[in-house]
Amino acid sequence: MANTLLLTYFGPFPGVPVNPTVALAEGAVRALNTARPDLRIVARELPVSYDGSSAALCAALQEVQPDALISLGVAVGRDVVSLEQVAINLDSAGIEDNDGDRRCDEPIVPDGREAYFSSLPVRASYERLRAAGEPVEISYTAGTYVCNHVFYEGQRISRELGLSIPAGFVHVPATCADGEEPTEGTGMTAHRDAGGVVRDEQGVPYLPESTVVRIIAEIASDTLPAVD
Ligand code: PCA
Repeated sequence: MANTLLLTYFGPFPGVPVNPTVALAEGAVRALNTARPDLRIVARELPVSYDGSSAALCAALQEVQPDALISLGVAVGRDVVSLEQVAINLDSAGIEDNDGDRRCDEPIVPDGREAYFSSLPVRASYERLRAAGEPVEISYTAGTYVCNHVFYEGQRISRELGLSIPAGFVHVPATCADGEEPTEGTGMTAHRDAGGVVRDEQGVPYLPESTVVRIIAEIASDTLPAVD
């Protein structure tokens, strides 16, 4: 039976009117369907909501019963794709989630584990992609907003459901369509809590969409290697 990858992404949230992870997930599904026909890819949007994302992720994991979970989120202001290493048990951000929930120093799970490490092959993927000249890094903070929350919950809920699967998070920079210059005034705002990098100069760095799609597909392939 085909191995199944659950790929999650997010829609808009304050400061990000169009979330690039929607198009990136779609592109990664297409790329993987071609490159890895042995895999079944299920892409699901999660709400940018602390409580809502936990519920939606739990429902998706129960329904899909995946063999791996990769979650995508945008970190405006970063200039490379980040393989996140660690999720912490903390919700704390200056911006509200899409349900109007603003949290300050709240544990995701009271008395829960303080942190989880990614169980994706972070180091191996990073080394391989770097050697191929791809714009990637290992990141040691996924912020303290909904992305970190989903990363933490993916680890916790998959264990709770008895799914012993590789699970982790990839933060992407802002993207632009191939061959196009990023247009100014796209309304993208970097939030430090959301893993963003706030820069002094105007504008945020962008990567071409096709580059990021390729990297996501490679990480997925490293996570669920083909068996012959
Ligand atoms: N980025 C936010 C939440 C949704 C998204 O795409 C974050 O980094 O927390």
